[in-house]
Parts: sequence; structure tokens; C-alpha cells
Amino acid sequence: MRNLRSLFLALLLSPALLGAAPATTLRVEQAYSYATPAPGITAGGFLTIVNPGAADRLLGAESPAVGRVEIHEMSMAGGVMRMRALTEGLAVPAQGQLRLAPGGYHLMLIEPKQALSLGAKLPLVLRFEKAGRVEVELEVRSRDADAHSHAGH
Ligand SMILES: [Cu+2]
Repeated sequence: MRNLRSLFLALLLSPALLGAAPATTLRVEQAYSYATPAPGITAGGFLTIVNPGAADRLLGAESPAVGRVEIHEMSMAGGVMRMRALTEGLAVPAQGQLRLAPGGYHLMLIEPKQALSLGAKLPLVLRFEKAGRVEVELEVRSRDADAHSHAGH
């Protein structure tokens, strides 16, 4: 009887039966990059991952518009700006946010096939350990117009 009761509860709590997606799906906000004057110029990619659910991990990203995408960390060490590739990815905290922004964590868009032109939308797929593939678009902004811009790239 006890097993039957568990099964009944499981069915009752199943999202499919509730008729709505659970509010645990992560979403991406403020996804952007900066315009570049020519193809092949590496650019930074920035975005905020909002995660209402359990902890996850950003493993990597790819885009048909660029040769390859890396996850980088930028930091100051002895007055020198340094960047390193995070090959293990980045933790996305449960019920929290992961922010990729100028001066800190960012995506490195290596070998863009075309110049990133102002106002263009760059397709990007983020790969998460649990959430799987999440498609986003990076809006190409003007670096001059962004007061928070870092001259790092
Ligand atoms: Cu970088």
C-alpha cells in the first residue's frame, strides 16, 4: 500500500499532469557583444544566467558565426589584466545568477567569420550540464555607448 501511495503522490506532483512547465528552467538575460571593424577579431561575449532551479554548470558554448567559443576569466594581478580559459566551465548557483560581464567572467568569441556589426544578433548555443543546450542571441552593441565598458579586449 505504501508504494502505491508514493506512486500516486509522484503522479500528482508530476509537472506534465499539472499542465505547466516547472518554474525551474534557467533563462539568459542581457546577452551582448561589442561591434568589431573586421572579421577574425576576437570579441567578448557577455550575459547573465538566471537560475531559479537546482545548481547547474555552464560547460561551454558554440556559435555558427565564430570559429570557437571559450569561457574566460579576467582578473587583475599586480596591476596587470590577465585572462585565462576555464576548461572546466563555470558553476551556476541554485536559485541564483551567474553573470558574465566585462572585467570578470566572459565568453571569448574567437575568429568571428564576419565583422560583428552594430545591431546584429549573434546566434549562440550554451551547453549546460543539466539544462542541456540553451539557444540565445547576443546583441551587438557599441563599445563607446557602454559606460561600463572595459578596454580589456
Ligand atoms: Cu577572454
